[in-house]
Amino acid sequence: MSGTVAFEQVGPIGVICISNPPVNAISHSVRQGLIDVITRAETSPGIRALLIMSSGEIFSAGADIAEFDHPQGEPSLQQVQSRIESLPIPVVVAIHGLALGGGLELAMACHYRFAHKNAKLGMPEITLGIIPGAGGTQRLPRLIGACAALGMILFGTPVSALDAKAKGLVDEVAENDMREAALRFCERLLRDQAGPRPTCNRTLADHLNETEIAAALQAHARALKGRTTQDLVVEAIKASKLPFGQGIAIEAALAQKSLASRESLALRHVFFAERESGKLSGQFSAKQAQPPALRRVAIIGAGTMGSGIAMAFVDAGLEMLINDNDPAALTRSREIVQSTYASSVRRRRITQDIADERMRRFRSTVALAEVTDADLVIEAVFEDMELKKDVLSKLDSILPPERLIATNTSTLSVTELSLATAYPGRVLGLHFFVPAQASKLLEIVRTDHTSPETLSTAFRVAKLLKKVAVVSRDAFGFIGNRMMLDGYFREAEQLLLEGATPAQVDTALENFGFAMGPQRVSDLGGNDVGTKARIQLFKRESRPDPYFLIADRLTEMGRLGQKTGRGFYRYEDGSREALPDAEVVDLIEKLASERGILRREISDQEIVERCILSLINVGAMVLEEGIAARAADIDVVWTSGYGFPRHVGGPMFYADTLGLSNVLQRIRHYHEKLGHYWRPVRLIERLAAEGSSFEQWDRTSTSQ
Ligand code: 3H9
Repeated sequence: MSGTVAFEQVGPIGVICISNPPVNAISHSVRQGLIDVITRAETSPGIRALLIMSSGEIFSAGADIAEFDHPQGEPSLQQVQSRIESLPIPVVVAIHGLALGGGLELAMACHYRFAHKNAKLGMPEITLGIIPGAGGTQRLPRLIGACAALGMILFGTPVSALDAKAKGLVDEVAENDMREAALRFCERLLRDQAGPRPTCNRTLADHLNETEIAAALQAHARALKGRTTQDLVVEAIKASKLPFGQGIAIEAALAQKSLASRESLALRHVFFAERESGKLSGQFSAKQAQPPALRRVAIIGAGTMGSGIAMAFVDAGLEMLINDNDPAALTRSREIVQSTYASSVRRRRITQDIADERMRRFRSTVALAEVTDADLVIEAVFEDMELKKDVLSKLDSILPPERLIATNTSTLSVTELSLATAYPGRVLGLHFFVPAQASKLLEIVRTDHTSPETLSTAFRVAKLLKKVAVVSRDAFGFIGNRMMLDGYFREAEQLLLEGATPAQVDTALENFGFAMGPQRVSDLGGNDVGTKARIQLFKRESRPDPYFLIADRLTEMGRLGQKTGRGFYRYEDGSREALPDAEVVDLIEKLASERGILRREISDQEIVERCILSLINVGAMVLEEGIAARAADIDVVWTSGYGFPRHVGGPMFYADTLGLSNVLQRIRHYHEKLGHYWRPVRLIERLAAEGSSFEQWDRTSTSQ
């Protein structure tokens, strides 16, 4: 008998409980356990109904994704479902927390569905590049209609229990004690002599037509740009109009196809990489770090970044105090936050009550001494070494030594800042991205002094804020900006000088899958912001001849980007549409001729290849220098913070899919053509010579 599924008899009801922490994934042991207890229930006298539930926080996160790389052992989830569907007694499922993917597919094979009012039900398979392959594309249309099923599967986001009931996915919603209510529901079925009700026998209420398909694909076009899984989803749902057995066979073939796709391999890589990057590794994992409680947070500096960070903590339910010695800055910050919440209320993202409650937790003070009871203090004052050192040393003198102090610097040395305190072990960098309350990535910057407890608390901060955490060693630009400046953006500028236009570079990279091309990103963030950051950063380390000629010249000319209506592009009043500007092309031509660069036609393919290869080469350097601990961490940084297409898996995963010897050969080609900065990184040379990959490098280096 499997240890992950328990069975108990309560009067005429056999209660089956799945218990497979942490998320009740439907692994092989659960599937076997379900078959075993069903067999046992069939032979237990007096059992007239079955109730399937789960222990823990959620019903189930779906099939066990870790099993996807190997052939699925029997019994398959489909076999378990057929067994349930064909039982002669009613089978009820009681859902609490979340029922996702295979978890919901298991539930859909039960005869009746009962859910707690706080439960959510969804089919997120598309986010992993696969189609719901355990009957999801055949049973969901039979329960809620083919068109609604298509929308739900393409969207991937779960719906509430009440929505699910309105759609016909759930029969009844429980208000309070789930188990008791579900048992009462089973008893009622028995009293009413309600028998089994296999979903596979239901007839389909509607069929998909081409107009509905086009509309559904259009509604999710942005999220699915460059993707292919959606086409397989459509094909599978179309098959739901066939007899169930035929539809299921088509679904199984399409599911196999999706599972083997590059897109799915890449998305699954990112899924696990994001979870791995948020854990202590190497020397730190050996130590048992016990992070202190985290209830109150203080932010120093009420500028845009400080206010955004403050909002992130308020949204996460913490007590927050923002400090600035300028009362006007505090007033402005409060106004910004208030207007952000007002807009969320208008868009019905939160209620007025929630906005009011959040504003009550958004407290401010001009007195630094008031932050002493904060469990964590984050400084977000101007990027000025002396100013930041002063703030940190003051904080150090008023906070007990076990409290954590973080700096939000994106350019300065965190090590140098930490040495302004008596306890550098409690100092680290928390590099938030703009807008801090909404961005997904949090770079955690550790120095050689940062203690395991401090790091461990930082991970908890990320979890609380629902952000993806990646640890970077303290170094020029950390992981993301180093690769952006020394690799990606640098190459994009070089391509402009050699003959490409901003629109050509941006479009080529957007077609590759980037959310936004580099020049459009610069115009959005502000060319002046980029120039200032680079000046600060280049003070940290001496760099070769400045290579952001164009961006810096645009800043000098007051072409700051969208905010001034002119940057790499021009913008009509009130519009964000980037329009080509002849003045910029003239400027680029002039700068190129000053440098003796002969301009030529450049293909989109060359643009993409050079930008991505330079990203990979600098990424390898970041790895070799120990700034990132794993190649997968770099992928997480780029997919969650810099718009690299998730379905391509991140730059290092992409390099592996190209094959490192091919990567090396192309880098050597550009090295010969373009000079020293294309020198291949030794790590790539070594891995290519060994026939190895970044993935293998990660495996061997983390197992040491
Ligand atoms: C599917 O069902 C296919 C079927 O249609 C067809 C089958 C034939 N499997 O995220 P967390 C692990 S596809 C294995 O940190 P949270 C995760 O790796 C599946 N492991 O917690 C982590 O492990 P560790 C469709 C899984 O509270 C731990 O659980 N389902 C799975 O922030 C905690 O995870 C999905 O796409 C899994 N399915 O978020 C849902 N799920 O501690 C994917 C999680 O060793 N999961 N783990 O690092 C999620 O979205 C989130 O994990 C969830 C919890 C919201 C559930």
